[in-house]
Amino acid sequence: MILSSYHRLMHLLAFIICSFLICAHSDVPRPRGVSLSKASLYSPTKDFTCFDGTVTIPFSYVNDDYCDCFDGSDEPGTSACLNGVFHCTNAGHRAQNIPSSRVNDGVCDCCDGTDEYAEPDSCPNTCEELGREARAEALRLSELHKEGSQIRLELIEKGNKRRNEMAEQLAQLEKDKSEAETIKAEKEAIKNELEEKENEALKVYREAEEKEKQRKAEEENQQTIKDATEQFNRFDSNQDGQLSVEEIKVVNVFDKNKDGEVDQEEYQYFFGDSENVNLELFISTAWPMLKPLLMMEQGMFKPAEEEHESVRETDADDLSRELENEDLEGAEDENMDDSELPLEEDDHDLEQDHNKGYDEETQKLVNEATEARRQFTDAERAVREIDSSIQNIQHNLEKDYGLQQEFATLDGQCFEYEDKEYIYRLCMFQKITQKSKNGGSEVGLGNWGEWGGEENKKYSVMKYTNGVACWNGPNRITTVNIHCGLETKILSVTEPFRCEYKAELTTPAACDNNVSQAHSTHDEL
Ligand code: MAN
Repeated sequence: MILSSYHRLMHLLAFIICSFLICAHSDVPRPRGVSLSKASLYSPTKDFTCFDGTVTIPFSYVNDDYCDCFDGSDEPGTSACLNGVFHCTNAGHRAQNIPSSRVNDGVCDCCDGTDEYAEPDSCPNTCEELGREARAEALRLSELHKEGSQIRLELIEKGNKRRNEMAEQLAQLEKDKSEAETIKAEKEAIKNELEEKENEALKVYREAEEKEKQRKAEEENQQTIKDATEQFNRFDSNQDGQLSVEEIKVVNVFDKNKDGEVDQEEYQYFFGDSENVNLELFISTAWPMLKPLLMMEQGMFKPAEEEHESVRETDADDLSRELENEDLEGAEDENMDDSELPLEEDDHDLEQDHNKGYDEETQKLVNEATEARRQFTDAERAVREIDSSIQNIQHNLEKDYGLQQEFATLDGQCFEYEDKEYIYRLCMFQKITQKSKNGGSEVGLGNWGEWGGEENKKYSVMKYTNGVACWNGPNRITTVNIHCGLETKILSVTEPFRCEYKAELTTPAACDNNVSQAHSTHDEL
């Protein structure tokens, strides 16, 4: 009871002294390596209970260089417990907690040198000097944040304005879209109606065209039969309606390898295993192979070809040609003779032909349908364009530009950084690239992914992911650490691991006057 009152009295004394004087709390009696906040847990008048509550030991076991507690709490001032924590007060600077394994290991960890008490002279106390520097740095940062915050306020204002504008644009675009969709539906209805009429009118032309196609195919077929029969009769020297091996032997064209005779293999090439070949078999099997060979053997085929031409010319007078000339060419083309007709005209799709041989009424319907199609395509494009603008804006509106939109105006702004080898280009909220100074193309180091800072520092790290794949490795990624600065600029870009890049960027958007610039993990002094 008396000792406990003494303890409290000591606390009170320390409080009173420290309230009026700058002093080290180390004046409060506590075992070595114990912080002020934990001092009451180590009462010399009581047994000590490990922090995890598992073991209670006599107080004399505390810091006896033997580890009794699983959590290391009985040896805060020695390296006996692997998981112990040593607290250094570091009066004049920032208090620190270090693993107790570092106590008396020959390395100065605490600026007050208390972690190396076995050799007190080995670690001089540098806390005053470090503290001074740290305070100066904190002051500099605090001034920087103060100044930067003014710019940040402007950024917030612009950012909010930009967001509002985007929201307004989006609302307008939604309206435009519904109007554009109405127009599209109207245009589609008109187009369908006119196309129906056009189709109806073109039916007759399509049928004529189909007929003409069939007629041509039939004509070609007849020609083939005619040509083939002619040649067949030529080869069939005994005119018995069959081609025999003997008859073939004397015909040059079957001598494929030109060795002066037609052997069994060459015969088989044209006629297969049939010994006697009648006209029908000749036409279906041998003729398709023979025809090109005959064409090459000039003099043999040419007369026949010429003959075909004359046949065609005669045919040109037939009904369908008349149809083409009279019905399809229309009144204005009537003076044109066949030779003036562009050759490819025959192959044109009737539907796409304007002013080509339709009667006036049909042509009018085709023109109207064509115009309706054009208007529908335009209306369709208009909807598509509005849609893509909507998607763009929505995509931007979904982006996280900070709690107060302070990063919004940076979206799309690009900043460059050059080192010896590369030029890096960061386009905020878009992507980061790397270009070698020796030429070559740009390499994507990542596309905007997400904010990646921890807990309440979310907006201190930007992650750009899914860049160009690293050779034999994963896709490149870049982490951008954001710091307060009066200008937005890149301070450095490094590649700590292959294809994993790290950039340091300053920007007024990250300045915050309300946050203390002294370390937030400020330990007690
Ligand atoms: C390029 C650059 C480097 C990267 C290598 C990996 O040279 O993108 O940054 O380390 O590719 O192969």
